[in-house]
Amino acid sequence: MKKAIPRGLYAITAENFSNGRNNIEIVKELLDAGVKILQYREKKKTKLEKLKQCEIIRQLTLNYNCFFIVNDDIDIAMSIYSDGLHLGQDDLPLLKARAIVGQNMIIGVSTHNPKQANKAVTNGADYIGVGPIFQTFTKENVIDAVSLKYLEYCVMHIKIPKVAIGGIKFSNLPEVAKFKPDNICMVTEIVSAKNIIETIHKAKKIINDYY
Ligand code: TZP
Ligand code: MG
Repeated sequence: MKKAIPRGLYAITAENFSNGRNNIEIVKELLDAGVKILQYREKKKTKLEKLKQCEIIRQLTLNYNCFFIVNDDIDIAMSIYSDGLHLGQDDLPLLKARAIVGQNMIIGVSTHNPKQANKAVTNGADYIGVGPIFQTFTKENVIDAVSLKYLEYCVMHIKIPKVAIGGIKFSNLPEVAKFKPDNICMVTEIVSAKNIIETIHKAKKIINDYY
């Protein structure tokens, strides 16, 4: 059985932006702060390094009842029994991934325009990423910002859960939250924070005010 995807703040790892702390240290703080959905995203490590971190994070997320999604690596996702897999537009196509992982794993797909969003729905995605809403420097080779207009389109027309992402900071969080996407992701704003627990509490409070 597929688990329901928790709503609210969606956390993503980014060790290069974590001010010298490693992903495990960051994840422990995220979990202590009550994060209920977490994606492991790491572009600069070997497969083995990623697998080792994911094994530890899988155990931690089970202990804290946190939903765990692996970015890109279907083999790592399967071998650690993550709850989900996240795919970009240039990754393994959704239908191919579904044939490999079976029906119980959640699959999320990054989308940047209505055509991609509708295709993800047709092909059975469990949620879509909607972004980058604003300009971001966290992701390499990222496309231009899609703006709040695309988020508005998705909220109105796309019936599966939507994760707003890209350039979201405390300064623009209310503008995003007012569209009530199922989830909101701030990457650097959270992992680079000195006090992650306080930062998460502050973000959750703002998001919850709009839900
Ligand atoms: N996908 C679209 S934008 C992005 C990803 C992984 C990075 C968002 O990072 P930030 O720091 O919240 O702008
Ligand atoms: Mg990818």
